[in-house]
Amino acid sequence: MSTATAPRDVVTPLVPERMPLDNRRAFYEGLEANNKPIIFTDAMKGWPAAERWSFDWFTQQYGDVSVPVEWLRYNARPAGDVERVGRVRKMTMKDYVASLKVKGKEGEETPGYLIGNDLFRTLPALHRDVRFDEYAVQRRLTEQLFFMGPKGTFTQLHFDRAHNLHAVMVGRKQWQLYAPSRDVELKPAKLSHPWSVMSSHDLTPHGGQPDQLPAGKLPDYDFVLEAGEILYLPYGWWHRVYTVEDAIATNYWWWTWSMLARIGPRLIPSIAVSAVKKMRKQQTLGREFREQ
Ligand SMILES: O=C(O)CCC(=O)C(=O)O
Repeated sequence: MSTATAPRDVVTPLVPERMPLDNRRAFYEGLEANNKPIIFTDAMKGWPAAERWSFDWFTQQYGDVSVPVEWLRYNARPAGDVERVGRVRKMTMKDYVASLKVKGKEGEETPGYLIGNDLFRTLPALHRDVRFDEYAVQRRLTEQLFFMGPKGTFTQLHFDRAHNLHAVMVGRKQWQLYAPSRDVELKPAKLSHPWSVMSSHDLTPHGGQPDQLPAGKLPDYDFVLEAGEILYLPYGWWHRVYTVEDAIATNYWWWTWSMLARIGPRLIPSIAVSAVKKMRKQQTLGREFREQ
């Protein structure tokens, strides 16, 4: 008689605990100490973004605003570091949203990804639509990105040197998370950006395929984040993200002083350089917006 059992080292990935907003006290009291991902359900009550952000709303409100759209992939260079390959194109918001609605034929270029902090810099009023500061209480260093992308958009495996709240307003995204304790196994690529570290296993040309796990490594968590939910991802958790339904989302990264102390003084020069670049970019974007 055969008694087949699953191999002992195959562990089914988990889904983070889902916790409603009315448990907000837990966020204040324990989350940062907990160091585990959590999904907040019903967490955007009263946020203007939850009520009005939609593809049509962005077209109506900001149709003529020029936005940077990316077709980029992280690629392994022979020297062992990382380069971004592909292109970024400026489009008007209305053309970009229209491109999402056209379902292209096989082989045709897919719409790119509207990702980054540029939209918040160009349209600072958008900050008022989201209320992350209800959760990330203390006034600390923060940064916020905007994400609008079609089904099939894929972000390769990396971790960010910050705590993260990622809120999906429209659509759905699959998240695969790997614990910070797996750092060595996931082979951090040589530093390419002060705040994010890519896994060498998930870089093009050999990796970077959403349907192939990096080096076959199973994630610790694998789940879909639904519209209206916020994922809390503590510092250091590796993640790869696949958009399963056209999505609009935004996140909130924040740093505590103790984290900054841990990240270490070796990052200070690159932080200074990126701060100067950011200031220059903001000046250019402000100028472009005024000229539109
Ligand atoms: O949604 C994505 O494509 C990437 C999200 C992400 O990496 C983040 O919020 O840190």
